[in-house]
Amino acid sequence: MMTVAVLALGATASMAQTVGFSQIGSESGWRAAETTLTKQQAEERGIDLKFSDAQQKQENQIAAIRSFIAQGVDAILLAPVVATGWDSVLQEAHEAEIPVVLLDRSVDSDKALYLTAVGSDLVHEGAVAGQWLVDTVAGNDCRVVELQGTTGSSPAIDRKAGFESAIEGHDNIEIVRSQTGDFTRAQGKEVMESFLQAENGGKDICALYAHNDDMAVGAIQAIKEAGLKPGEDILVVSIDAVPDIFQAMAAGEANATVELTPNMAGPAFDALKAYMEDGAEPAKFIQTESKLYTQADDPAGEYERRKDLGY
Ligand code: GYE
Repeated sequence: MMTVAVLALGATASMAQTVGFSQIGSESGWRAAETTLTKQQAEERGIDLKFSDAQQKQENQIAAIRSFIAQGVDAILLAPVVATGWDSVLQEAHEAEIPVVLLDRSVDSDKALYLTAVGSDLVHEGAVAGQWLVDTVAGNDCRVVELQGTTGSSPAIDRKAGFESAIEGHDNIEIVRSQTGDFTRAQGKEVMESFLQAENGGKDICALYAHNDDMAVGAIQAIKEAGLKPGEDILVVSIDAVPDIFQAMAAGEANATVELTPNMAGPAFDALKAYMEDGAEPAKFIQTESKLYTQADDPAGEYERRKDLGY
């Protein structure tokens, strides 16, 4: 047994052995699954993963990256909480010749400062959600409330822009309220309560667009407590495709979601391996898929299927 283990390690000697991962936190079910899968993927590849949870704070992420650099890690994975403010620390990693791979969110820094970024087309996701609403309301008037993700994060900025582009020119659809729920279930519920209050107890709301499923799940609870039927009185469309939203869809309480894979680390480690072992420069953006699911797509089955996917 010992010999086998040593041989297996020897076979990947030039691959990154120690990788630092600066994770945002655990704001959503999707994020928790990404953490689980990153740890799993590292273990399967014999990588020593140094995990740091920033509890939503960019300053904690910057401190973690500096500590990874000081420890001399072979590579760094970074899920950046917000899009701005990374130039200096990325420059420091660059000077230390430690490749950085961005996971699931983007930064506005010079692309030369990181090796590659693994993630979805966040604008497209918003557009898919918006197009679903355009098709579903089919020309009828629809007043929309929007729960935004974390202020200043690329998914909040891009998912808003994508949705707006899809409803542009459809004068029957109007976003009447839009506020951040910070990607959490608790704030999704709280902000939805204020939307309901401000909109005639919810009777003036036709649809909710939430930048992630967790906020939608919180909002669904608020809608029920207000005596309305989510999924019928108020349409619900969101993004991520976590198990709980499929449960809500199966119960008729949510209408549509756009899938985001929580396995960003698999493609990230593949790119790092090719780069470190063969000098292969990866593309600057490794794009994951964005698939729309509705109540017609066997939500109960999708719920079951997702139990084995790290959630
Ligand atoms: O959709 C949300 C999470 O950064 C794209 O972050 C990701 C988002 C994801 O907390 O649930």
